[in-house]
Amino acid sequence: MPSTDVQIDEKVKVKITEPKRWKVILLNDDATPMEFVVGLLVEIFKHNTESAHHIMLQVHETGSGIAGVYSFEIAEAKAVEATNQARTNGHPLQIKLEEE
Ligand code: TYC
Repeated sequence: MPSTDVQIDEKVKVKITEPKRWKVILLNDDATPMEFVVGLLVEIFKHNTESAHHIMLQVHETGSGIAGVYSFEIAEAKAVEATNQARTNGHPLQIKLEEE
């Protein structure tokens, strides 16, 4: 019987990269109340009142601001939750996701 042993000489190169991070960006509008935006930043994005107020004012004054940076799934879930709360309360708040 001939030998059937086979020797495999191969190198497997595994490249591990960090998962991408996504910015949740709040956009300014004229109608969403300031205190409502502060509330979202505290409840959903886990800021304290001071940093929530700071971010809200940055959005109000410059047109946009970063609520937080997360993995895509978390960023999307927080953006959907914040948008739902805004719509439920009749506010036009717009939120976008941007790769970091
Ligand atoms: N510009 C709004 C106002 O004057 C406040 C506001 C802040 C709205 C941040 C949206 O993402 C926003 N009531």
